[in-house]
Amino acid sequence: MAKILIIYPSSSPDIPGGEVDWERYKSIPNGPLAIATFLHHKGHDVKIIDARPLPKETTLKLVEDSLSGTDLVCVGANTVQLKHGIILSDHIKRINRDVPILFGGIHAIMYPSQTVADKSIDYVVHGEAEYTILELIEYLEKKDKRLEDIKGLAFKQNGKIIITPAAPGIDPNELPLPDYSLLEDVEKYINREFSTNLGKIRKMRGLDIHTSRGCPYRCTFCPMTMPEFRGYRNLRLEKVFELIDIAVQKYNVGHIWFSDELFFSNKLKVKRIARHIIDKGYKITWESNARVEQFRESLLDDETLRVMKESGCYALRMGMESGSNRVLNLMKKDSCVDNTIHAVRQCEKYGIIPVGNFICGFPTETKEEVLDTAKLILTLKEISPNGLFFSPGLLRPYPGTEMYELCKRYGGYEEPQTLREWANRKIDVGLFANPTDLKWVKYPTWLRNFQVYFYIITVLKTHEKTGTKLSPTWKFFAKLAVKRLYSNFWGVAFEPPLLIHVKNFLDKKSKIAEFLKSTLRLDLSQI
Ligand code: B12
Ligand code: SF4
Repeated sequence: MAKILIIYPSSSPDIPGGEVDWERYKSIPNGPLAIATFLHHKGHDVKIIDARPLPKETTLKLVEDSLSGTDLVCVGANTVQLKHGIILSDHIKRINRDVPILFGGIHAIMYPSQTVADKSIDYVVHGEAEYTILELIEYLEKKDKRLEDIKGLAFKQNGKIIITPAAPGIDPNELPLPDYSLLEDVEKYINREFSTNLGKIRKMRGLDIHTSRGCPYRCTFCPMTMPEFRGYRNLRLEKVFELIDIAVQKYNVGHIWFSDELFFSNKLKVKRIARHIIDKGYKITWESNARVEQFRESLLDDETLRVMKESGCYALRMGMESGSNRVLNLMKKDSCVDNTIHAVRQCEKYGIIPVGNFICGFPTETKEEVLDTAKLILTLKEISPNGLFFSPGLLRPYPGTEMYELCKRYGGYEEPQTLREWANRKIDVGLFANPTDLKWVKYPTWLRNFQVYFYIITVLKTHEKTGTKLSPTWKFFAKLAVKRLYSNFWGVAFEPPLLIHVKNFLDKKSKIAEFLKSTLRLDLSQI
């Protein structure tokens, strides 16, 4: 029996108290939990440290305390988690150079060679990790096989980097169901919130269930288009039912988030899951991801939506992305603006909250196309006042995607050459981060101003719908912004820099700032 430590780093290691927005976006660490469950099932002693909700110092101490007798440390890494992953790996190697460290997850899959070249990393799994890690543990325990024969592995040997052939995609039905009890304190993941467009917050006891692996679509900005994830594999329905039963009966949850990248793969799956919830008499709500073009006869037709609603379908999260068909085609989204409008209408008809994400800042995207997205969002808000439509976030070009290559071409973007360069690259620019970081955008100041204007407008619209009061200062700025949007007039754009200055001033905790805050009543926290 080997002792395995699995670490899931934070995406904001510079914040002392844990990951930004953790309280709002709590989630089960599905990847690490899948691996932990599998290894535990094979008789190994596993411990997961999920660093996302933990203060910085607590993680370091926990890692230190857990290290004694550990045979292998596994670190999970999305690109945004690399920085913390490296800090923790360096820390481990300082304590004990001999503990082997393995990296897995999306970034390691995209860059196995660069990742394993790092001085603190010994192994990389470049694919789904369960069987590869198991074989590596057997190798470390008995040394009765050759590392070269373990599929899906990268390692260093005599100063050379060896990458073995990819392991085949795993059928999730071969694996044990995720054992939530392997998480330190599952309750801390369960108490959650859902906030709607109208500013209402619903508290809920929720749990994530993953019912498939992979995605067959081809969106050019998405790492799921890599060959490692192409084959779509559903978990058998009996197993999905078992997971739902565990969530409701054992953990007493009132809400399930089906966190698959592609939940709706066929009508039968959806209807049978909905039927199971209804027949069992579970009084729960649920949400999942959906694609706007799935609201069609062969998949999310009226009958299916009706049963979904009856079973508690509460919200559907959709990547609506853009109000321009040309941009949707550029990202090979395989959907169009009419699909988006239809999807939102259907959600409204069945009392399901549509949640829409949008992106701006694509290479070649024009100002007019960005405005088309803004106008689409306002139209959707009219169709579905309860819907949650996020202001367009800036494109984050993730490596390994077609869009990343396009951004490089249009922006002369220099690709990091080492894992540490990646870790320090501001890849995950926030919603209102500075568009001048996006070298391929030819009008960054305009885009920045647009984001501020649009934010003010969306707050105005929300208040109009709820009938709640908005300060006269806000109304003044927002009405001006609406005028600008519809007349496409952006001259003398004094409001965004002014509001940014005001925000910076209000953020300083002085008496005058406090006084102004209460008089102006401007919530600029999102700017
Ligand atoms: C659900 C989900 C979320 C949830 C929950 C995430 C979580 N609990 O970890 C929420 C909404 C919170 C979320 C947040 C974010 N996410 Co997310 N998310 C997903 C999604 C759709 C599914 C992940 C999942 O649960 N899969 C189920 C498990 C079983 O499969 P798996 O992750 O593929 O795991 C296998 C292998 O990848 C590998 N592996 C995975 N983890 C580990 C860990 C170790 C130690 C090892 C050895 C191996 C390993 O082995 C696993 C088993 O075979 C993925 C898409 C995807 N499939 O990865 C995006 C994805 C991972 N997210 C992504 C992004 C960008 C984010 C955010 C940065 C978004 C944002 N801007 O805020 C944040 C960052 C959060 C963080 N701290 O990392 C990107 C990552 C891109 C990149 N290059 O890093 C992805 C790929 C989406 C995409 N299509 O672009 N996400
Ligand atoms: S964005 Fe969604 S639908 Fe498109 S490839 Fe990625 S996971 Fe699949």
